[in-house]
Amino acid sequence: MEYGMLPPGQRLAKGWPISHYGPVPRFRPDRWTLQVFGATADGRTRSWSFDEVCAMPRTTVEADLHCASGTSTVGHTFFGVPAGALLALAPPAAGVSHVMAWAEYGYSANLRLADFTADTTLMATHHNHEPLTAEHGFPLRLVVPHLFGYKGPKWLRGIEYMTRDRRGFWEERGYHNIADPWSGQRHSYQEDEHP
Ligand SMILES: Nc1nc2c(c(=O)[nH]1)N[C@H]1C(S)=C(S)[C@@H](COP(=O)(O)O)O[C@H]1N2
Ligand SMILES: [Mo]
Repeated sequence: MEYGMLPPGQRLAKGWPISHYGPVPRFRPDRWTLQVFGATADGRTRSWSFDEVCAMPRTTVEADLHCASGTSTVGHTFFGVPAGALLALAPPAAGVSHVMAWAEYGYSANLRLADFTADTTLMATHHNHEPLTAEHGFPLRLVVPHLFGYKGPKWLRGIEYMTRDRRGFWEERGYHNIADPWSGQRHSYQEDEHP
């Protein structure tokens, strides 16, 4: 995956289109939390306010984004908490193999633990040095640049540690469970193909 290349079947979109299912949620700081739950090492749920999330270690990631419908956008600069850093703050139990990333209104995306802890996976608060806009996921958005866009919930609210895989929102609706754009993993029926 060289810089400037698009995955097979992808075309460059104009600007940064907005694409999601359902309405844009309103941010209510007094009620908002980011939770880590499920198979934590000590069995407890952890919860942080948005201010507390902003006090976590943050880094910058340069990313191109690929939507499974065939459009890509390139050259994004995201700033936020590396997803892997969350594991240090809320250690998972020994058998955790996957996570479910949960967003407002029940949107979800399942990820292999290794995809969640990848160097470029970020819980972003900022895009191109500005806070995210509401339409692009303010206040917090998971960015998983090496997978198709549906693996990156906007309006992120929770991470569930799982000891076995379970399909998320689009994965239950015919989209590929892994979603590697460089392998063209768009549809669930392709999961039977062994390249
Ligand atoms: N909460 C939520 N997050 C979501 C979605 C959604 O429907 N709901 N759609 C995903 C899909 S399919 C894509 S391609 C990207 C689009 O992000 P953008 O609107 O910032 O371009 O958001 C992802 N995150
Ligand atoms: Mo998408």
